[in-house]
Amino acid sequence: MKHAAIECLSAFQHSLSSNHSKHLLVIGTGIAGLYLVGQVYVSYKRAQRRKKWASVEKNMVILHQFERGKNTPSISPFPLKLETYLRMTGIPYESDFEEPMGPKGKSPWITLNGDEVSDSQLCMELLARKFHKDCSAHLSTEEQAIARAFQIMAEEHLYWGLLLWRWIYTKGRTLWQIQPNIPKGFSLMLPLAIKKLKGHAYGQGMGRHAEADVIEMSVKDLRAISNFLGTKPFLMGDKAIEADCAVFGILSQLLWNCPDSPFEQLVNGEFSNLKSYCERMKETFWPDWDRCLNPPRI
Ligand SMILES: N[C@@H](CCC(=O)N[C@@H](CS)C(=O)NCC(=O)O)C(=O)O
Repeated sequence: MKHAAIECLSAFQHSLSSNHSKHLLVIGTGIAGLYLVGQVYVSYKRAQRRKKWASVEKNMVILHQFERGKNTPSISPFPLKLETYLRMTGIPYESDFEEPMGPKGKSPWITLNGDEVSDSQLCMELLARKFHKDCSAHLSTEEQAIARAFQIMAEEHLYWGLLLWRWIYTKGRTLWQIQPNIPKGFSLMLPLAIKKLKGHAYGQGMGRHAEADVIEMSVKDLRAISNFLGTKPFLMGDKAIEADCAVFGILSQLLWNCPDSPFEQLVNGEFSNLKSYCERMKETFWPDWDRCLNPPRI
């Protein structure tokens, strides 16, 4: 055994001394060097961005999100939710589109006075405390509980119907209809993105069901929201609250960013009060909606 190991080692030493191995070593060192230089550059750019964000006035929120969409200011529900909230509360903010993914590997996130906070909901709750904003204060605890239940249904259940439709059932094909400036090489990366998101949906559970079942579950969510909304202007009555930002974030995607989907058909038909609701949220909090599209519509 010992003898065999010594033989193996000497064979390895011999192979290292061969020309072929030397070439491999040079190539390997070159790649490692390039990688290192790349990493230094990325860290430098990262530090530069943070320096820029630190130079904004005190209490100015930097909202990190994906680039503007063709039909909606964001093709992602959670950034749209958070931006709608900032508008609803009048908290001053600026958007950053250079670093959309936050420390938790998701979008959106914010920088506030040098602190980095991830997750749309955690951001909203922090901002509500800091800026003394409570858009639901007029509601009873029972009403607040109902609003929360609808929000969670939209974000934690219906959202997966949207994700599966956009990324798995239609294989990301609609992205070119809703997002401008998609890099040329993106189609090569698409299968990887799809695989990752498929894994997420499988982990959550919705991704284990047949497509028809997922669509049916999503339709039931839509019906519940539509029935509850009825003829009210907003989810809980005449005044829009935090949960409206979340519900709008999802519904706006189904209405404007799911071309030729069953969702688009339903919100334009059987659940048309959801379309009116989206239009109302847009008119109330996004008077500059068209200018926030890419390309701008006016
Ligand atoms: N609970 C999070 C969800 C954020 C989220 O899922 N963002 C999506 C875009 S809408 C994302 O970053 N996805 C990338 C990924 O999961 O890798 C929040 O409210 O911010």
